[in-house]
Amino acid sequence: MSSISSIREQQHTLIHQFADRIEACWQRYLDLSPYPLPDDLGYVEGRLEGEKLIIENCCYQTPQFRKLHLELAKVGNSLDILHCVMFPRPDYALPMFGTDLVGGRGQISMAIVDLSPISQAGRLPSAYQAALQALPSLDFAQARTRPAWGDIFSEFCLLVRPGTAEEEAQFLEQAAAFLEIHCQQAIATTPTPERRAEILAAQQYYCTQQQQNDKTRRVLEKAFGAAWADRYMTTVLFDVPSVA
Ligand code: BLA
Repeated sequence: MSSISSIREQQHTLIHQFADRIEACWQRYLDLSPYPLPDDLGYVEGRLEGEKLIIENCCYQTPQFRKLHLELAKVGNSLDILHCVMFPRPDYALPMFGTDLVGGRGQISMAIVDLSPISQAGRLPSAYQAALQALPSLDFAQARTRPAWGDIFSEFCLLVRPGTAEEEAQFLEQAAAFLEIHCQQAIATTPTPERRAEILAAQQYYCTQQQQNDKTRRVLEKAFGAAWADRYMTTVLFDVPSVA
């Protein structure tokens, strides 16, 4: 089940380390099986302003999760990206774990991690709240403001520009803690099929908001064109689960 990544070794250390931590945590807590991606979308190469854009996807499913998606991308030597979303099956009233790191030339410009609530009231389950509140509170010199579509994120969302190696390490530990809490909670959660419609609607809203991230869309459009970018954002990055 270990994935062989050819670009991880070339990426910013924080991205490389975080990708390793994500996979280790998944393997420790979850019962992973393969998740098939459309044939042409597992490994993708394009060109962006004369530089090569490489995307590598790694996907699993588990009893609790419809799709675990870890994506690493690289644009020449100027842009490194890690993107990860865990999509719960609609029978599980679990929050959305999402993280995105964007960096270039040695500096991570944006790092976000969140456990985003799926309840209409926008509250995380109390066990999550208690676990997250128990984590150390961090003070980054450069917080970043949420984009307009970011109303999906929780009060625990960490959205920063880590400025030093120490801040990078703090982000990594906090993000790994979010992920570990999530895996522990998920495997202890019993399904609630009666909440299916509500959960699907909330996941749908999450994806609709994420699809409005023009910064992601622009990178993909420039390398692959608008139609491809739209297909990728709606079928791979933020596909809305089917009602079946
Ligand atoms: C920002 N995402 C960005 C940025 C780029 C990308 C270039 C701007 C970085 C900056 O302003 O410093 C690009 N991200 C990508 C690309 C992919 C990607 C090309 O994942 C995939 C191929 N984004 C997510 C997830 C979250 C997320 C799961 O994919 C959150 C859980 C958030 N990305 C996110 C946010 C911003 C961002 C909040 C800042 C947006 C802004 O400031 O307008």
